[in-house]
Amino acid sequence: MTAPARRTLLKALAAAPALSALAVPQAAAATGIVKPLPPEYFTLRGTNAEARYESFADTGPLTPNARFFVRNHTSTPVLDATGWRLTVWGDGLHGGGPVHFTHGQLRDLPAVTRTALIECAGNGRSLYATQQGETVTGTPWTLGAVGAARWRGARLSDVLRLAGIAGDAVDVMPRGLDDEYVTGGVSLGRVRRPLPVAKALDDVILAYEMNGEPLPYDHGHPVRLVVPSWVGIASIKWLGDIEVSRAPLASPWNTEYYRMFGEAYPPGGSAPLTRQTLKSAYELPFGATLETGRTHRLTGRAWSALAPVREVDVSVDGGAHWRPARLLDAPRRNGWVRWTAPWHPHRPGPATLLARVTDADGNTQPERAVPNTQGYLFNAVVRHPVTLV
Ligand SMILES: Nc1nc2c(c(=O)[nH]1)N[C@H]1C(S)=C(S)[C@@H](COP(=O)(O)O)O[C@H]1N2
Ligand SMILES: [Mo]
Repeated sequence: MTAPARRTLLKALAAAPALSALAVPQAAAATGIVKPLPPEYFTLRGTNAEARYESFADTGPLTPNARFFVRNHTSTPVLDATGWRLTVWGDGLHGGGPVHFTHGQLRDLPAVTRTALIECAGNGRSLYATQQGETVTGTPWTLGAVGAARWRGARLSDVLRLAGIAGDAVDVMPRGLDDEYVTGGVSLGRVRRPLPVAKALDDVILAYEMNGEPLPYDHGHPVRLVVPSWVGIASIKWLGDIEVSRAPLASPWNTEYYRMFGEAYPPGGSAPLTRQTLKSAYELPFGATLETGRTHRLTGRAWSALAPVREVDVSVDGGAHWRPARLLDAPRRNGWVRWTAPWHPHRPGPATLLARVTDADGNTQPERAVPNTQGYLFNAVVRHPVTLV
């Protein structure tokens, strides 16, 4: 390389940091997500933003709204509460005709506040490949497609009863106001997924607040469903209408997607997914470097959609020895528990950290998750590589 050419290249390299700083807001705009997505808190994945799981270390039991992952099939619609209406319709209403609710009418119903995790069915999906060598389709989330919030809103059961739900209704189908989802050149229509009446009348809320703030645009403003303990897709955002039916309902989100397909499952796939599973993971980047000769306070969190957390065990030698971690939160249904374990490593080199949660019903994480083609419900013990120096 000639001296002037080299100087030009060096100049270009010197200019690079400024260019990459500019590139951040542009990349965020391309996602269709409204809120800022600083790279220290988010990894962009197409129309979605994954929270950096390790960054949860400086958050409490609730995930701040600005730090909550976003999973959008298309893009965030910016809707106004004023003109918003919820339409409840279908042959499962005794009155027959559609019933409308304004935002004000919803707010006039008794309000309930509930803490619940929202976790995408595909959270941990990329670990099927990195840990188990399996090829699966879908957004390659690591562990940050999950968050916990305190949701406030009306009970879905109150709304369905006011609308006149019939005693023999079996399914309801909430549908979002975001754009139709087009994949492979075919529109699947607007995002919607049937919910059995038994769950709909149990603990589901029509949320208009998240962590004490009006529901943010990206999380479903003005109103979203929150379906505690179920896979994230059940919690329909930007809710526009709910069909109530005396016959079972179907949509691509309970037939093609959000079922388990693969060798371990029947040819038509499993039943539609309902509950999420259980997980535990260190709040530490993969491949983190840690110093030997001093005590580290390892931290993480653990959760189970099946029952409250009972115990978390950790291993710092790839699973040869295990010891209990100390739980920092009181285990509750639909919440996660922060945990900590001290570690004083001596020998430099690679190490594998493991954590394994067991819940009050005795569910625990296996060494290997049973694979399914779309990589849902990863539940295996996460193998967390670190380097000791
Ligand atoms: N209308 C609508 N609702 C939706 C979605 C969507 O794209 N459109 N994504 C679903 C999926 S797959 C998940 S995991 C959760 C994510 O909620 P969040 O973006 O508030 O974290 O919303 C669900 N509700
Ligand atoms: Mo999801």
